[in-house]
Amino acid sequence: MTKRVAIIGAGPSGLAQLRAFQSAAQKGAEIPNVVCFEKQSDWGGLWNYTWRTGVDENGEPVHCSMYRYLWTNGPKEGLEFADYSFEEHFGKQIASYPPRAVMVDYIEGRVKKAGVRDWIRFSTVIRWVDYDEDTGKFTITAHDMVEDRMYKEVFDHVIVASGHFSSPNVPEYPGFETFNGRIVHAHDFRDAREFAGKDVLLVGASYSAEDIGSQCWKYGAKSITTSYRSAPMGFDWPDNWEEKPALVKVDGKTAFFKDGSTKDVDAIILCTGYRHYFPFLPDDLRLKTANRLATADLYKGVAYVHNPKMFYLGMQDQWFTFNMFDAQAWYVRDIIMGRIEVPSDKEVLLADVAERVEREERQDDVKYAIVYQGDYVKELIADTDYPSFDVDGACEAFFEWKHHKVEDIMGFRNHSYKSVITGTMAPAHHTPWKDALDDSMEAYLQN
Ligand code: FAD
Ligand code: NA7
Repeated sequence: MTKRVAIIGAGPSGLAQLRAFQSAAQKGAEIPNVVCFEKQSDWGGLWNYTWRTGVDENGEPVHCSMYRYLWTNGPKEGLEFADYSFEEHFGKQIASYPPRAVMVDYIEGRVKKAGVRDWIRFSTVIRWVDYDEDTGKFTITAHDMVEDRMYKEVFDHVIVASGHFSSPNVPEYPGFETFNGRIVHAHDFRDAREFAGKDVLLVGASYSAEDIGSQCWKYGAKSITTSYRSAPMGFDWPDNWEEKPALVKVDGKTAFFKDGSTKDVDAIILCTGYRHYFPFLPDDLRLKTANRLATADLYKGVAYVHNPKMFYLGMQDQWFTFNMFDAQAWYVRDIIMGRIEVPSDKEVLLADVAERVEREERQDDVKYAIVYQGDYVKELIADTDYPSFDVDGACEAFFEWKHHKVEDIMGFRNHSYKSVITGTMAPAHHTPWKDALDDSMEAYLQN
């Protein structure tokens, strides 16, 4: 009897899994029956932009954490699909930091070509997953939002690809209840123009604080203040951008910081990260991990050690993204298809996780982290037929990117890098990022 595989989520990770199975079928292999469940009405995951915040048209939590005018925050040369280059998709090489709409077009291009849209049940929320020790099978409970119908189906494997940058981590500070302005988490930030002419405080010192602050700056905020809990970002910020230590409280419109300084602000944007949140999983199947490179409890970063018939994709913190999801998806496919064996001894699986954790913790350095994740990608693709590519070259692009950010935080997106898939150098973009207010695909592709 044909095996049945459920994939939860049709973002970049879930789509990678569909493409992995389809590519095996294309090469003549007999593949399992694959069903992908996606709660949104379209694919693309976080990249599927919506103006909505809070709940969606069905009353479900909005998944999207992206915003208008978002351009990739790392070079596209670090994420390019090894089996579908930007040049193949656009018919030419394009500049290195595409806006979201350009990325969506690229993500879609590969799966449209693969013809896997029919494998996805859209507007279908997974409500629960159970595992039966006696039958060795999973029962999923799905909610078809279009027909408003709940149903159960049985699968041999479940692959969780529901992402982990959607459920916000929302701290509270004294005085928030009476703050005379807007308080919003990065997850609900949509349009920087809302903050034009305003004094904006961003709590957090990572990618969201940096990028949302930069967006607000670009679209005319009066001043940007970012507040760090551990360490400042330390870039050479524009004159109207200031980094402060931890926020202590607010009173009226005044924010108080740990060093005793204050700042009057009109709005507070909490860039305080996200939680791995799987409300559809029982205790024995639910991954509990921090946002780190070596996740807890995942053998080879994908197979759940407490039940290795269950897999998770893309649960790591991410330097590499699309190509890492691919590496994982091809690996998981080959486990399911019996081409790769997972050791039966749980101690071996736990030892694999412990080794990854220990190795990640050996050094606290950005270059080390990039190489660490690059090595992980190499490790997985060595065991499958995913096209091998120059992972070291992708790491080099990341090093250069980091360097360009230190040189000019508002200008790093003006640089270009060489594709590690086609070897072609990206053209310089026609307009410096800070002056390019139109983020449409038509505008971007005009070079
Ligand atoms: P997601 O994209 O989160 O997709 C998960 C999918 O699962 C969604 O479609 C969701 O609707 C679905 N789902 C969730 N729960 C259920 C359920 N119960 N039932 C059914 N379906 C469900 N990466 C880059 O490479 N470059 C960037 O520039 C970049 N910028 C980013 C900016 C922001 C603001 C954020 C938040 C992330 C950014 N990322 C970026 C990282 C991003 O995580 C990855 O690019 C990518 O989207 C992860 O893919 P995923 O499929 O693992 O998860
Ligand atoms: P990250 O990278 O997880 O960073 C979260 C930031 O928020 C980080 O600086 C944290 O400080 C800070 N934080 C977390 N909790 C608090 C509280 N309670 N108070 C103050 N500061 C806090 O999330 P991002 O949203 O920046 O990035 C996630 C993805 O989105 C990323 O991949 C990007 O591509 C886009 P810490 O350093 O832990 O002290």
